[in-house]
Amino acid sequence: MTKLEKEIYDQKTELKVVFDFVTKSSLDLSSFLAAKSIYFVGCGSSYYLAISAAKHFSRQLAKFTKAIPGGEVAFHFAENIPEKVDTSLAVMISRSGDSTEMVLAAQNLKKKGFQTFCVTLNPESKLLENCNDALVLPVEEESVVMTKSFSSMLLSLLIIADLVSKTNLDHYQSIFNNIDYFFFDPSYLDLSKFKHLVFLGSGIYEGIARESSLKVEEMSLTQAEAFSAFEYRHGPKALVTEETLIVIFSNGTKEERRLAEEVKAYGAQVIERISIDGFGRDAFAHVIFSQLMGVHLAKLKGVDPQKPRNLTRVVEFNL
Ligand code: F1P
Repeated sequence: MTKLEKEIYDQKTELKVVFDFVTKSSLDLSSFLAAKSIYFVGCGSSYYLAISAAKHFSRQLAKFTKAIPGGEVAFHFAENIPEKVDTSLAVMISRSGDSTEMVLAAQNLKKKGFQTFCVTLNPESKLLENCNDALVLPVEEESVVMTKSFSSMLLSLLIIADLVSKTNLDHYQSIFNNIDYFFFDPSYLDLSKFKHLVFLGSGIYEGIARESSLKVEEMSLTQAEAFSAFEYRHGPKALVTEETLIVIFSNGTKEERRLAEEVKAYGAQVIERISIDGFGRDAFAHVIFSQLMGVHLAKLKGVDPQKPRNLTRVVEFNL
């Protein structure tokens, strides 16, 4: 088993460790309570988990939330964030804590007087130095491609939203009890027959669809697309043929089923990964399917998923 595969399978036990760590840490969550608006900022995979986290906070706390790429906050601040008029919080998400845009974004937010809360794996990062509060997770990940860091950081943020909204955390227990459901092995699929890969998800699963296409692209150097599920009907479906594989992360609603039927009728093969938690708290675990799919596709193509072309573990920008 390669290091990357080990990091994927570590999630079977480590996600529960992360759950215990976050629920037992005495985190100061007062800034989440005080904030009227909460921004979630990240780059790449960390941005995609920001999308899912923002949606859970919006529902749980009934506050305005928005996920923003780090580069937007670093270089286009005013187009994304209005001048501070009330208490606003920015949650800064970064595995390395050293992505250039994230450090610049945190410096901009600090100058403007925003409260910042950092979620990272790196206790010595530049990002941490520029944030007011932090959650540093006890997770080690060496690979270039993010796998367990994605699920761990997303899980932590979902838990924080539930802690702040005083929601019962029992939901997570049933997700951990059913963790094997998320390690669904895609190797039964003859992926070689598909020329077009699409991931769809709405609500909290939008971020999972976006991360899924990134995983497949990085690991197997295969182009893949992702959309907020119902957006797919507004144009992109024109590309569907019998060589299209569509993965839908779904709540199993009648609208989502109808969408699946529609794209099947155009010739696509559809895999529906149905929620086992009515509120999408299992989003953090759903991404495992796509991580396994990335590895599987890489093997089929003879590509090393541990060495994505042109990508480094920390993405820095020499300015
Ligand atoms: C995230 C990121 C990933 C990318 C690669 C390197 O940075 O750029 O999107 O896939 O794994 O890291 P961060 O979370 O460290 O800021």
